[in-house]
Amino acid sequence: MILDELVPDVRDRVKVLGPIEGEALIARLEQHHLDIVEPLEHLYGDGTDLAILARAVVDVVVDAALARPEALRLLDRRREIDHGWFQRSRMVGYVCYADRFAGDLPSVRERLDYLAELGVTYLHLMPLLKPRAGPSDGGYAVADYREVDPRLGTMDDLEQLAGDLHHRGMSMCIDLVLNHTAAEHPWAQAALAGDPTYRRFYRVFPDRTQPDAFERTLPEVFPDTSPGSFTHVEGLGWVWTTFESFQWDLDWTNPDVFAAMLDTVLFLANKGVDVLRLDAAPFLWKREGTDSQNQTEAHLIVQALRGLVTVAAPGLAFKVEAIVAPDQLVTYLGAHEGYRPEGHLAYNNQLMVMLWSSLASRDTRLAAAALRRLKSIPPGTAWMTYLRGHDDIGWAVSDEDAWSVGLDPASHRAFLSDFFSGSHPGSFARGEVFQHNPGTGDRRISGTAAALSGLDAARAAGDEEQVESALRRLLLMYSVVYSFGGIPLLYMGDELGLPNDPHWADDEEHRTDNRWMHRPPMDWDAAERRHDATSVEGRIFSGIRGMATTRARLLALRAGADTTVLDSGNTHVLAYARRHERGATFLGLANFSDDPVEVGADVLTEVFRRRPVERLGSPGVSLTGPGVRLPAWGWVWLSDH
Ligand code: OTU
Repeated sequence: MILDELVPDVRDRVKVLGPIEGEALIARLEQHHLDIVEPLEHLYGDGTDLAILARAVVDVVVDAALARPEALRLLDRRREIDHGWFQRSRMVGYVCYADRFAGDLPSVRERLDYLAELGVTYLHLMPLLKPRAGPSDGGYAVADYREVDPRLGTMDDLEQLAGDLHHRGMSMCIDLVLNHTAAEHPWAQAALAGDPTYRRFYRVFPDRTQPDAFERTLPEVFPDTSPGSFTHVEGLGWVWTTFESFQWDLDWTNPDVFAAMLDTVLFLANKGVDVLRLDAAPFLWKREGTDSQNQTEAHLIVQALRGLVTVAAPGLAFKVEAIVAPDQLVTYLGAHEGYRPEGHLAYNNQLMVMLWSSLASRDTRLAAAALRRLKSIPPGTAWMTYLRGHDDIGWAVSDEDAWSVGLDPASHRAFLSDFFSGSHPGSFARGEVFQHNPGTGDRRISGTAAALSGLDAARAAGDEEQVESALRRLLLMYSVVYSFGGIPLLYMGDELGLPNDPHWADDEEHRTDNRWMHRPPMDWDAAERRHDATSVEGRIFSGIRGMATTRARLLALRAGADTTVLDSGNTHVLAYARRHERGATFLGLANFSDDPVEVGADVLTEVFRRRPVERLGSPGVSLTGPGVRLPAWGWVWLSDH
């Protein structure tokens, strides 16, 4: 087949790597033959000479392999042996903007002790490649993939940070925006200048005929600020812009786009990036008459990239960012009709939504039904579990799941928006609606975890009892995030209960995007109080740190095995169990009610043969009766011994 013919040539070129590494590369090329060729044939088989394309992409791969620094080749070697490196229960992620956390990349290096103290082993730095000047959708409008935002530092700084992290046994994740570039990116500028090669990098239409046809079935991502999916550009025509008008969608039907992005991925891999977050992956392929999301070809693109990247940089992992309907989530981890290596990691958006839903309704039935229906993920992959990120929360509650527990889906979604924007009577949450879409009734929600858990309101009211309740709620939610299975992500500031940023709209460029309310700058004064056990910060920080420490010791929390959601016998309590193949067993219980509850012994005997022990839990948990007594918003982690 196509790649086989290239092998002698490749073998010749990789000789300089020495016989052991050279042959290992050939083995990877052969091993991933199908993973590479099948998707490329499907994507580009019509109209492209596949032999030429194969040679071009394999050349890119070999160039990257030859340029790969020795320290990274060593990591590759380790990870080829220990391919479940990202599945360990010691994995704990921290998500932050370099500038908001520390100022710039060199200063991030000075804050690594802080992260180590929290038990963090994985650092996701929000978009840091050079964005366009002016509004840039938080850095998701990239003007140069090979340069760091000069306000944050240089590529050298990034490499040095990666080196420091590796030295501490930590890994680094950065974003790669695949779906679009900034209008200011040299490719877009060349297209604008009339260069036909780069004109074909984008989806440009001479008039409204096709845009109108597509828009009949296209949802709007930013209906408030950027309605429609096309932007008229003088001298070019109608350019596809799914997100903001300055974010031009790339045309992935063009194999040159594929090759250019492959090169970009490998360039970043060679700078020491361990995990690439593939932004907006569901949008890569458009098809008239559909919503142009989750198309088969979008998956094939990721699969082909993965196959090729593995040949040159086997230590790199893909985290696919697909915030989609629950049924679709697992496909981004390669769970199709058969298994196709795709993302190593993906966000468990369903868990996130269900945690907030349970908190608002004090009822876990919907969560149990929805989480039970999530399909198994392939053994070599892992979820990223999280409570908050830099984006808004969209209420991905499937109609089927809602009806199955007697809820009207539309009214439940409306209830959640009312609750978290604080307009529902008695709500403790202080979020805001993001991008209200009158057409669909969608109202997504912005706000920090603390604000949505009631801490902002309680502090504003000076109500100690309410503060106590909010802290319990926040820790309850994180207790599930840290134990549900996968890599937990801690969003910067949540460890201190940082409130919504009251100044978010002061910045001209942010004024129309209230997601900035939950992207506050780090409050290092608040962080100073983290060792004061009586302070709010001290309580949250030590609670979350404790979860990381305990988690690292629990074999059953290793990713790569499924989580079973059990019937807790109590509508307020989420019960979930995990088992490691060596037999280690775990049960998590989380009470979403403001009253204490008693969980019967049945759920314990369902999971454990002997009486389990408490590994970690909120104050007031009691195991002295036949079952488990949980206080209001109480939680507990139990294990076999
Ligand atoms: C992502 O989000 C980023 O996380 C956002 O911060 C960006 O604005 C956006 O891409 C554009 O680069 O629709 O409302 O299923 O949920 O890609 C945010 C994936 C988004 C989408 C996601 C997107």
